[in-house]
Amino acid sequence: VLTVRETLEKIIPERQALLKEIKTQHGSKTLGNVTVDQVVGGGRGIKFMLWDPSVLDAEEGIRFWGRSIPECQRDLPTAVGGKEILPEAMFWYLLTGKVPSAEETKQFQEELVGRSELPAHVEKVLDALPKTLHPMTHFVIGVAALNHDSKFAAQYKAGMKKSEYWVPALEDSLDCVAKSFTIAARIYNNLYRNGHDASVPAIDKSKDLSFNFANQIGFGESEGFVELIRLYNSLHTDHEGGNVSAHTTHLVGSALSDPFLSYSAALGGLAGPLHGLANQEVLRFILGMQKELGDSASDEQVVDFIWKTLNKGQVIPGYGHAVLRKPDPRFMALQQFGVKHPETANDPVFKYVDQLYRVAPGVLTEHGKTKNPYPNVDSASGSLLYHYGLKQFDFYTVTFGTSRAMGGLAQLVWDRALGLPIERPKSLSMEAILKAVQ
Ligand code: NMX
Ligand code: MLT
Repeated sequence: VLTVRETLEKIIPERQALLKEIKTQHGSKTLGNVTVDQVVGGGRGIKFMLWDPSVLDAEEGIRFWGRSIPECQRDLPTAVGGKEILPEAMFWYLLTGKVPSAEETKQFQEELVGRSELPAHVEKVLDALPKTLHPMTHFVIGVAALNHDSKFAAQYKAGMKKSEYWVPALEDSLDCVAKSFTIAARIYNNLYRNGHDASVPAIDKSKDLSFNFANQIGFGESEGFVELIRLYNSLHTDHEGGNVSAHTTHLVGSALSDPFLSYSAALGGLAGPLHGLANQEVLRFILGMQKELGDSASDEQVVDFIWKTLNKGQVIPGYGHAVLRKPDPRFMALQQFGVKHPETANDPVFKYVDQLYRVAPGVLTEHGKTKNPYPNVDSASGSLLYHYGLKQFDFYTVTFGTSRAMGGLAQLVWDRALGLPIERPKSLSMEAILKAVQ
């Protein structure tokens, strides 16, 4: 069985040749014009970046190396005895574009879990942070501190050749993904339990990253929770390159900052309420509604509650998207998970997710502002975590962060393998825009 590095060694020359052909045959062709609205409107729709592991279609949603979510659920290996995609299998797939065999998945899982212990200085840094600091800030700091042992930074300093960059970039990326799960567990224990004391089990090297994360935070015996964490971590990995966290990984990495610094910067973006923090905001919204309306409000009451929120000038978290114009297939996959498990299907908070899905698109359409009145991934994820007992919703974006590392860093390895340059697009002042259009 080949390792992921050996597999990439075989694939990289083919992809390098393809990029060379694209540049020589098509380099001067145009992919569209840029309007002033796009420049002042967050770059929406500008085709700007090379990103291989996934492509997002506004109507259909995400495809990973050409496969839709149901196709990934059909084709990618699960944990032994599990039914959900194993994140390790998804990570291999994102890195290589090839579906791993059961043996490759087992070997890769062992390799990742083998890398998941934290250096002592990172444990000390995390344990010293105030409990009042948001868990995402803990995460940013923990991942940045891993840079201490970066192989990429050390080998760059020692004078490595450009053609070798991808090898230590891969090494650091595997470390970053594996250690992110352990950092996430430590943050949870530090903020909501008694810290990383003797009751926290050691990492079980025979099990997967999701099990170990769940086990270290006290949920290892809940098969439903462990499976949810596997699905959650597989679904949130990648959403093409333009979203804030993926783009940040790519941008910071383009300066040849190592994978830890690149992904730590990305986590800062994921912590914004319009991006990954929306999953905690959804729970806050639903619990507010439950407090005011009880467990089984009528559709009319829910509609009124949504209008009250909109009339205060606030967004409905979990709804809308910069690219999607249909319900997010990641939302659908999580919703199906909730429906097929009897314990979650009857949970009042999960039922509100379902009810909002029925009524919120109509209200948002009537409100007339958002271009996409449908739910995004954040709409359902928190209610499922909440059901299984992970009630501290300011932690939810941390679980998004363990997952997004796999997509952002898969492309970062390719950025170095393909020798992509520093990112440096052009900006314009208002005067320069006026001059350009007159
Ligand atoms: N509720 C109320 N208003 C909304 C919503 C919403 N859910 N979504 C968009 N709008 C408003 C938006 O604020 C803007 O108003 P204004 O013109 O006053 O600035 C207007 O509709 C047009 O926005 P769009 O072009 O539809 O959306 P845009 O591409 O700018 O932003 C989001 C996309 C996702 C940031 C936006 O839909 C939003 O704020 N949603 C709520 C937060 C959320 O769920 N974020 C999670 C995204 C997924 N993720 O995990 O990252
Ligand atoms: C994501 O997963 O990154 C979000 O859906 C936001 C986006 O794609 O812009």
